[in-house]
Formats: sequence, structure tokens, C-alpha cells
Amino acid sequence: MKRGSAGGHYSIGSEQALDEIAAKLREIIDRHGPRAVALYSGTAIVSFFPMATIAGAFMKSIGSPMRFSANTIDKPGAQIAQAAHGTWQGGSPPFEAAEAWILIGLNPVISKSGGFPPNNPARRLKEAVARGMKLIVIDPRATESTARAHIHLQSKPGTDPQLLAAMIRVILAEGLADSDFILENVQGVEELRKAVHPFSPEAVAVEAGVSADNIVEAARVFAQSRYAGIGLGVGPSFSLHGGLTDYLATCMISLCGFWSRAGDVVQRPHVLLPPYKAKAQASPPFKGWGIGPQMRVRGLTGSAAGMPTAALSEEILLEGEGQVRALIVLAGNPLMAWPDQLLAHKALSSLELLVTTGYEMSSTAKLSHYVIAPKLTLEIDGDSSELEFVKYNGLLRGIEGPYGRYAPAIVPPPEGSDLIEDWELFYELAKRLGLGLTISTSYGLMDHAHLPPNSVTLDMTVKPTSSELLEMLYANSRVPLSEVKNHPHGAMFDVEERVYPRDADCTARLDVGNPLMLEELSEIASAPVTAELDFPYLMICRRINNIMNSLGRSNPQLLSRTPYNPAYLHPDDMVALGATEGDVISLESKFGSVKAIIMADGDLRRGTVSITHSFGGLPGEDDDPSVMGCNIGRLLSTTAEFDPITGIPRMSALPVRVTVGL
Ligand SMILES: Nc1nc2c(c(=O)[nH]1)N[C@H]1C(S)=C(S)[C@@H](COP(=O)(O)OP(=O)(O)OC[C@H]3O[C@@H](n4cnc5c(=O)[nH]c(N)nc54)[C@H](O)[C@@H]3O)O[C@H]1N2
Ligand SMILES: Nc1nc2c(c(=O)[nH]1)N[C@H]1C(S)=C(S)[C@@H](COP(=O)(O)OP(=O)(O)OC[C@H]3O[C@@H](n4cnc5c(=O)[nH]c(N)nc54)[C@H](O)[C@@H]3O)O[C@H]1N2
Ligand SMILES: [Mo]
Repeated sequence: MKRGSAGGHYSIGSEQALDEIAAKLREIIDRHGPRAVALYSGTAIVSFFPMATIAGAFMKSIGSPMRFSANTIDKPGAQIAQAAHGTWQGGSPPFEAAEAWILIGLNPVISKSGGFPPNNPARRLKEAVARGMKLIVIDPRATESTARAHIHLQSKPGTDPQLLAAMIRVILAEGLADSDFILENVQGVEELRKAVHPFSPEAVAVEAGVSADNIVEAARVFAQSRYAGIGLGVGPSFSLHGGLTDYLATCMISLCGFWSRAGDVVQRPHVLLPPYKAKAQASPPFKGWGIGPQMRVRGLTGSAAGMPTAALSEEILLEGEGQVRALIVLAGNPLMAWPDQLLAHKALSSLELLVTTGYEMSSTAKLSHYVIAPKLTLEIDGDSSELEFVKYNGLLRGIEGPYGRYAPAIVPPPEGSDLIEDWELFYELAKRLGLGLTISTSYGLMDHAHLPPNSVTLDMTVKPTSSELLEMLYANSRVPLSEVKNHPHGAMFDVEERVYPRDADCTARLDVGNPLMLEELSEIASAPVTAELDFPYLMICRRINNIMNSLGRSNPQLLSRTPYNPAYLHPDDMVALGATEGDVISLESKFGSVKAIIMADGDLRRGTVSITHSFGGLPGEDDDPSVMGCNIGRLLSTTAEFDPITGIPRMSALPVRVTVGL
């Protein structure tokens, strides 16, 4: 689809679209240099692994560092914590062995995400509790994952680092740490001990609005387990100290020695990725920030989490050398997802070229000069390598067991359709610009993944098919691709790896005393969370079952209950506000306001408003919240409060005012 001068879109052939986009890109690069071209990849890149790799190769080939993704508006602290703490090469024991699990602002029963087995989490949770595992939930809402909790710390949003610091204090004070493991593998314990000292369970209990006994009990249950894990979700990540929260959680695991030891079975072996040797030793901390390309705004740079997406709107709007003039949106929907929707709208409207790939006219597509329709996932071959990769990106992520799958395309595209695959956009553009493309399986992964380099330079005269691409990428797979292909429904392969002992000369240590992280903690200690008189409620994030971010909203069957995103409030708060279910309210933050429809939720902590994102429309489209809901991105500011490393702004625990009766 091409946007006409009147703003509406009309169909053109894909060849013509590619020619025109390539010509425009060439013109922009000639005039302003390669930095004027930016890429944003959204969550749907997971539908076909090579697409992100090829998009990255394209950016490298044109020479632009402006490569952004949804990661830095999700859980970027996960990679920052890995950099500050280091990682454990041997991985983690099996979930089945866990005697306790802490969920911090993570609701895996709905989201199938984060540090909890993603394969049927509801059943896994039920079975685990039945075998005696103690579940500890830290969440202002009694979520679908909380029903079986031994302890639910229904804390005030934004108090996670304090709660973890208090638990660490208990673990260290009561001698519950694994001193043998620490002696050999961990450094910085004394610094950590000092840093958590101000966080007594009693003081934190007041701050977080929970009982001190429960904090102490949670710490003891965790540390006295033979093995226990922690799953982190977007809740803490959006509440401004996501990197620190993830770091403290990882430190707590290391203090207790909850990592696999020599001789243990490797729980997350490779199948489609090349073989690796898991050793019972640390990969040392690495430089995770101040490393990437410079932004021109707010002193932000790239980091181990990637480029700061929350600064891209400003970067686009800031005139001068290096200004971004063209943006390719790959399988994402910035106008639903980016914080500060009005700013994003202004920025994306100002571009000389906006290209979006996607199969529906999303809010972003509506603004785009070109909308490229890709084949759908069931129309292309697919594989499970993403499930193997994800373990390198954060604590306790990924699937256990040697699972692999290669699923051939299931249905052909509709007859007469003119479609390309997402990755072909970049191949075709590179070809038209006279550039080559070198792809790699380890592309985008940090060094601690210890993957052998595996680069393939694509033939730019004869286009590979997507199955040939997968053949190239998995040429050195642990299980031969031909064998994986024999099981189109997926299988557990016969891969049994054991964790090797540590190298005799290994001096690497996991660091629980990172100065920058502990400094952030001490700043929190002296700046307690206070309620804001004018904005007495805290808005918190929430995922809903039928919709994946913005995806699914165009299918009315998936929105059978409500076509909008209700603002959930505690019934007692509704009484206090004089509100009843179905009332239209105004939700106001210091930065913006939206209209929403109230629904009661007795599972909430009082004083919170729980509402899901990626609803509403473009500015001007969604004045009636009963039609398509509201875009809560309009309540957020990217500049008022943000993480200085990754740029992620406050997206949860956001002070808001609720006004009834408009
Ligand atoms: N206020 C607030 N803001 C948030 C969040 C929040 O909780 N609250 N969550 C944040 C998080 S965690 C994330 S990850 C981001 C998400 O940000 P995005 O990834 O930008 O948003 P999605 O809605 O997931 O966009 C996916 C798009 O890809 C399309 N799509 C689906 N499959 C394919 C495919 O195979 N190919 C192509 N080309 N397109 C496809 C879908 O139709 C949809 O338009 O939003 C962030 N923003
Ligand atoms: N069905 C469905 N599944 C999805 C998605 C979807 O939209 N729909 N989105 C996908 C994406 S992109 C992602 S990133 C994942 C996210 O998956 P999750 O991280 O599980 O996402 P949420 O349910 O938004 O947030 C988790 C919990 O954080 C709590 N919370 C909010 N603020 C705080 C806080 O300050 N501290 C604490 N401790 N808790 C807090 C909320 O009450 C909520 O229960 O889900 C993925 N899976
Ligand atoms: Mo996400």
C-alpha cells in the first residue's frame, strides 16, 4: 500500500514499492548520510528468526547504527543486570527441582513470559505447588498466577528493589547464603551487605505496605530451599529501577548458589544452535553501558540492551546533523507501543520516509508512506531457535529440555496475492542499493553466549528461499537440521549434556557489589516513595489473555468481552470516588490525560489503577473510550523520569488522578 497525497492508501505492486523505497533511501543517504535511516523492530520479529538478522545486516551494510527494538521499552534491565553481575555458564537446575519461586511483577499464566517455564505455565505452576514448591508473588494485584501463592506481598508498586534489598539483608544476617559457592565464585559480598543495611524488613514493610514478617518469611523460604528461582516481569522494569531490581534478584540467586554444578544435566541444551560447552564457572561481568552509538538527546547511548527506543521520537524531531529522516518499522506498532504517543505521532508524521511491514492497517501503518504486506507465519517455514536464544537474554528464561522444531509452511498464501516475506524487504532493498548482506546466527547475542561465530554472506544475484536461509543459519546446529525436520510436530531430541567442571585457571567471579547498581540502591534508601497529593493513584501495567500487545484487536472475536481496555479499580476505591462500573473516567498524569471506562477488580491493592496498553487509536480517533479504548502511552513522558542507561521511562507505578463524571 502506498499513501496518496490526500492521506489514504492505495495498492501498488511490490516491485514498484521496493523500487520507490530504495530510490528514496538512496536519496536520503546521499543527502544526510546513513545515520538518517533508522530501524525499529517490534515483538513480531519472533515469527521468523532470520528476519531480525537480515534487518540488522542491512543496517550494517548501509552503515547506520540507528537500530532500535522493542527491547528497550520492555525489560532492558535484564541485560544490564547480566553485564553488571556476570552470567553462569552452567545454567540453572531444572524447574522441577525448585522448592520455591518468586514472581516479581510477572504474570506467566497470562503472559507466558519472563523467568518461568513458558510452556503451559498454568499447569506447571499447579503441578509445582502440588509437589510442595512454595510460590511467592510480589505484585500489587492478586493475578491469575497468585492463586496458589504461599506468600503474596501485595506491595505498593515501585518498591521492588527495596523488598529485594530487605530479603538480601535477612539472608546475609541469618547466615542463609551458600558460603562455599561464594568463596569460589562470587565477589562483592561485603559491599552488598553494606548497601542493603538501611533496608530493614520493618522499614521496607512500611514503605511497601506489606508485613515485615512476610518479607522475612519470603527470604527464609527462598534461601532455605535446595534450589529456588526468581521470575521478573515488566512490572518492576516499568517502575524505573528495572536494572537494579533484576540485578538484586540475580545477586540473591548467586548468594544462595542456585546455579547448576559440575556433573549436573544441562537444562537448556542447544538443538538448532551450535554445540556449546557448559562449565560450572562464571562468565565475568562485562561493559554493558556507555558502549553503543551516541544519541543526540539526553546523553543516552546504546547499551547491552540495545539502542534507547524511548528517545527515538525526540531524536527524529531534533533538527541538525544526524537527524533521522527515514524509519523502517519491522513487525512492530510504535504508535500503540511507544511511551508518549503524541510525541511519537508528531515524530513519525514528520519523517520523509516511513515504511511499515505488517498484515493489518495498524495505527503505525496508517501513517506510513509504504505498508508492506508480508506472508503470515503459517505461510512460511518456522523453527524453535528463539526458545534457545532467549536464555542468553535474561534470568531463567527459555524452555527446558532439548526441544526442537522445524515446521514447514502449512498453507499457501491466497491465490493472486502479491506478498513478500519480511526479510525479503531488506534483501531486495540491499540489492537495489548495490549492497551485500552478511548474516550470522550469533548476531545480536552478547559474548557471554560463547557461540562459535557463524557468518554467511548471501548471494545477491540469486535470492535464497526462506528454507535455504534456515539451512545456512543452522548449518552447524547441535542436532542436524535434517534430523529436526524429521519431526515436523517438534520433539525432545536425544541430547544429554553434562556441566563441565570449572577450568583450573578460571578466575572469573560473579559480582554482587557493582558500584553503579549499589549507588542506585543507596539513592533509593534516601529518597523514599511518597504519594503525590495531586495524583493519588498509581497506574500499573496489565496483560490480557486474548490480545498480544496491539495484535488481535482487529479481530472482533478476540474482543468478545469488551472492545476497549477497562481501567480496573478496587471496589472500595470506586466507592470512595463515587463511581460505578461502566462509568467514564478521566485518567490524568502530570503529562497527559485519557478517558477510560471503569471496571471493578477486588484483586487489586487499593490506590492502584490497572490497565492494559496498546488500545485506543491515533490522536483524534478515540474520543469515545467505549469504542476502541484509550492509549495509556499518552500518560507517559519519555523525558521526565527515565533510566539513564537504557532510557526506559516510568511506564508503571505512574502517579495519576482519577476523575469521575465527565
Ligand atoms: N504503556 C505501555 N506501553 C508499552 C507496554 C506496556 O505494557 N504499557 N509494553 C511494552 C512492551 S513489553 C513491548 S514488547 C512493546 C511492543 O511494541 P511493538 O512490538 O511495537 O508492538 P506490537 O503491538 O507487539 O506490534 C506487533 C505488530 O506486528 C504485526 N505482526 C504480527 N505478526 C507479524 C509478522 O509476521 N510480520 C510482520 N511484519 N508484522 C507482524 C502485528 O499486527 C502488530 O502490528 O510495547 C511496549 N509499550
Ligand atoms: N496474552 C498476552 N501475553 C503476552 C502479551 C500480551 O499483550 N498478551 N505481551 C507479551 C509481552 S510483549 C511481554 S513483555 C510479556 C509481559 O509479561 P508480564 O511481565 O507478565 O506482563 P504484565 O501482566 O503487564 O505485568 C506483570 C505484573 O506486573 C505487575 N506490576 C505492575 N507494576 C508493578 C511494580 O512496580 N512492581 C511489581 N512487583 N509488580 C508490578 C502487574 O500488576 C502485573 O500483574 O507478556 C507477553 N505475553
Ligand atoms: Mo514485551
